[in-house]
Amino acid sequence: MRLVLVLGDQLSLSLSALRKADKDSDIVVMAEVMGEAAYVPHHPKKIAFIFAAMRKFAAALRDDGWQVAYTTLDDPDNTGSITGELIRRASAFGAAGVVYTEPGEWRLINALGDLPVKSHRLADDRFIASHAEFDDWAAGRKQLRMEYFYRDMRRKTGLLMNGDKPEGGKWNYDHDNRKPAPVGVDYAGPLQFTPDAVVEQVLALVAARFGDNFGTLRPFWFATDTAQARQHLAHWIKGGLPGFGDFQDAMLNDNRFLYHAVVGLYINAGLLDPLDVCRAAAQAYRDGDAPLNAVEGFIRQIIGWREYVRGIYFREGPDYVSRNALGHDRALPAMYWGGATRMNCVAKAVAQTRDEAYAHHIQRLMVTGNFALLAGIDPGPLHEWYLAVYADAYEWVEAPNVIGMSQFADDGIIASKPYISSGNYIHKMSDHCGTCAYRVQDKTGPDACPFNLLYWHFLDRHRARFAGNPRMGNMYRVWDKMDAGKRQTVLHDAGQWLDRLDAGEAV
Ligand code: FAD
Ligand code: DLZ
Ligand code: SF4
Repeated sequence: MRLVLVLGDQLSLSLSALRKADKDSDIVVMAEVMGEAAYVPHHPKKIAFIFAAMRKFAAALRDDGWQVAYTTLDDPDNTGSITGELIRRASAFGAAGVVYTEPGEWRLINALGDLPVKSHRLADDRFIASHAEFDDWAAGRKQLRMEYFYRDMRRKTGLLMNGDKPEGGKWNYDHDNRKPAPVGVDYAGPLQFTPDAVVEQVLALVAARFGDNFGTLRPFWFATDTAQARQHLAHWIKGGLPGFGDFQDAMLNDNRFLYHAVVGLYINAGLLDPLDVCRAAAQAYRDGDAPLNAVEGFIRQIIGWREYVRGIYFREGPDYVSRNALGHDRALPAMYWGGATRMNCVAKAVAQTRDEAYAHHIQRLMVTGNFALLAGIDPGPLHEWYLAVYADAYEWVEAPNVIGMSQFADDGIIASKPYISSGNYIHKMSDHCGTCAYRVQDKTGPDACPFNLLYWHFLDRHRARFAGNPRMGNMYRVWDKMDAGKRQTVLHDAGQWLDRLDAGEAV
């Protein structure tokens, strides 16, 4: 008899550890533990989502004939860690060993590697590319550009392919996907589920134990099992997918989800299979219910970006999260935890994060991420913030996005240039600037948009590193052509603004 570990983000009946196990003799171990719930101060909605989905998954396994040893957080015998629970259960059941699927964080991989019980680790094959396939693709390449990896994944899956040719003749329709914010959004947003008895029990537990964490717990409307997640997906494919491509990068004061799928949390926890999700989107295209730019864009995010960042995380190893190529060391400002700020775009992204444990890609990349990069925030605490506050965040997917894509802290493994922009980009893609205390058109002075000031401050202080980057030459030429006095004023105003930030003012 062996134990079969199922972690909170491994809630898939097709999990390799379950496939390998014997339903008649082996025992599934699942555990709500403080070690996982508190290693960063996770958003209460994220904890509630994971615990509720774990409890329902355990019930589904039992219905399916499995014996499940489930530890709730308030169980008096709870040892507080995954390894502690495995050791306790192994001793109680006299287990010969433990079978588990590779976790998505080095922290837990290393802890399980040290288990004083015979254990067998299996690959997590809920992904399209294995580690070996990604490493083979990466080997010998100077630049690991996602686009080429993505094409291989299209060929491998056959998604949107006509033989060996991409559907419509082009691999990538991103050029059609950068429209500014629409006036009206004709999609009602994600399907919302009323908490049932299991979810209510978990909500009470989370309110009592994690009520002081950043983030509001109620209203809680996430799907918490595969059937609900599939319902949500079908609802989005019908109403949201057609507009997804066009307005993927847009942001609105009064619409938090626009046409986004809000499926990351369900796929990452194992409730939805990534390939099934992509096939459903491809079917909508074939049925004439969604345009190619939307469907290709969506599929690219999942079989391209999602697989690619996972490959990078495992290829780069455990020290990836502590990289800091630009030497940024500013403390994470209180505004990330809901402290006051006059910057409307940041306030909106953080408020939505607090309420929903969700922000869409451009809010994460071009608002909170862009600001942190321009202001020189230490990427370590920033990475922990992103890991804590989003319901879809696990280190394998969060860290490459934050450390690599957003902060350039990996020195350009993922991004060929830093994702920085002045206020102009946010102005173009959103309605945030119209109701902001700052003026996006001001480049200097007391009301100047801080993104405008800090943009030049960033380029100036990192000149030695970036001036030679062919994709950044234009930026430096514009800066160098600026009147010397004006350059001085910009840097002076930026420095003063940063001093006020450091002093804890509500800037
Ligand atoms: P949609 O916009 O509808 O996209 C569909 C799906 O594509 C997503 O659900 C996701 O599975 C996948 N996807 C899209 N972009 C990426 C990407 N860059 N990397 C991996 N998968 C992607 N995604 C996470 O799943 N977890 C994270 O912790 C996370 N942290 C991020 C941090 C930063 C700084 C940035 C810039 C991006 C991060 N992303 C993360 C990627 C992306 O922002 C989210 O996947 C997306 O916002 C989730 O919302 P959605 O399901 O509505 O996605
Ligand atoms: C994120 C999370 C949380 C909050 N709690 C638990 C838990 O109590 N038990 C569990 O098995 N998993 C939890 N998880 C998910 C794990 O942290 C996740 O499996 C690892 O981070 C690896 O991706
Ligand atoms: Fe953000 Fe600047 Fe626009 Fe204000 S003016 S919302 S700070 S980009």
